[in-house]
Amino acid sequence: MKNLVIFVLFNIIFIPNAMADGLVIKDAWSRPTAPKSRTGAIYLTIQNHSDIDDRLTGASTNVAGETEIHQTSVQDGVARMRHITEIELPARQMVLLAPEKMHLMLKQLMKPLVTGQIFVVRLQFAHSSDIHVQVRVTSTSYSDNDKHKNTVRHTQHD
Ligand SMILES: [Cu+2]
Repeated sequence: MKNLVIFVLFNIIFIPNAMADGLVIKDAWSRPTAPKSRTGAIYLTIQNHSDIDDRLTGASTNVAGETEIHQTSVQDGVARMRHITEIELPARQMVLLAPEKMHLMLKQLMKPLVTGQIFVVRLQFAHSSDIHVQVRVTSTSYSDNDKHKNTVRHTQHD
């Protein structure tokens, strides 16, 4: 029985990604921003297919003056976000940057982000070389689209 469990786990972990190596970034998206807003957020999924732990240490785009890594936490029912210096990317694991978890905070936006727009974010890591990823501006996340769920409601800032 123990051998069977190990066999099943081995397949779940290794078979779907057997061909992949290194870091893979998926489903990068941003919400459209209000006309006067100077801030936005990028969400994405990072899969570390290698046997080496890595860390996301920074990001930059040409749509915003500054891009920071932020962690959201809920304290006494109020969501707060704080600037963190890096995100751990353990070997053979997936890390999700998603609403109410972590995000890449765009500060000093040059122009509002509009639905359908695509821009590039450059991600920097402790070990891997930089990765350039296309970010799609959409009012629903990829997973929301997949599951046909309703859009997550978020508070208006203005
Ligand atoms: Cu933030």
